[in-house]
Amino acid sequence: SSFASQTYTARAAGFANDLAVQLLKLMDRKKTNLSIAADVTSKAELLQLADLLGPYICVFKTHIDILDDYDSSVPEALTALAEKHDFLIFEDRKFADIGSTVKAQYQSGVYKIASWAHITNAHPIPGEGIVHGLKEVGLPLKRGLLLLAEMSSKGTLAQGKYSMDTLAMAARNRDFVFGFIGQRRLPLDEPEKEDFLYLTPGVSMAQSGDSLGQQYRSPEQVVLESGCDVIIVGRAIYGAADPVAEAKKYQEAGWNAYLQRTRR
Ligand code: 5FU
Repeated sequence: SSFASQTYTARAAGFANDLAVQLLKLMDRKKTNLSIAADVTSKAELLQLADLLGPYICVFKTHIDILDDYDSSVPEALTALAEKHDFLIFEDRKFADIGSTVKAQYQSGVYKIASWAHITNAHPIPGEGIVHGLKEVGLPLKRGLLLLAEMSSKGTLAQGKYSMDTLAMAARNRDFVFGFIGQRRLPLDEPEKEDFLYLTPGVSMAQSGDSLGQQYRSPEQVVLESGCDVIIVGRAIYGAADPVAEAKKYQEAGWNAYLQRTRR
């Protein structure tokens, strides 16, 4: 598509959400379209990963509710590391309730996600109220939202018309929604009228899946063939003997695929 052949920086002008603009520019500045899925259960491990891998990533993705020893020092420390290494924090919360409930879940409770996560995401399943509820909390804080258009797992129900309706929902809320969790670029119109960012989990260069339905593709398949923008890599990096060496490999593979895609 026309947007996929442009540089991240060139695409920034087409986004209404400030955070998307920030992310696009940061990717070119740091030469990385790699996000680490830091699915570890202790705060020490989480912060160590953020500090070690920070130089190679654009987005640090968390599941904050899997920490056994969470306390409010965690988001504080993560925020400091995000500034030190120039990355954004994405809490992969996958909100899925009515607008009024998700608003409270985003703002309040133990984790107070809106107060520290630059990016979070939501399932479109409840209807557009979920976006409106999250927006009331997130927009004043200059946050951004991704909608789950597709999933990487085997047998996902998020496909076909559901995915296309998700795109339409995002297009009506471009001030807050700047992209998707998805497996391929899904243009609403041809030629595409509106640009969105696609962040893609299910990436590994070593495995094809796990025993619980996860399905993996390579950085080339994701970025070059499917037109996605950010590769999200979890176990393939933090589970390796040398996570830094592995992160460098994925950064390079993702970046080379992007360079090939944008070569004129
Ligand atoms: F929305 C999705 C999805 O469709 N697939 C995913 O795997 C999210 N994920 C997340 O990406 C999942 O919750 C993990 O945090 C991460 C993938 O981790 P892995 O270790 O690379 O399989």
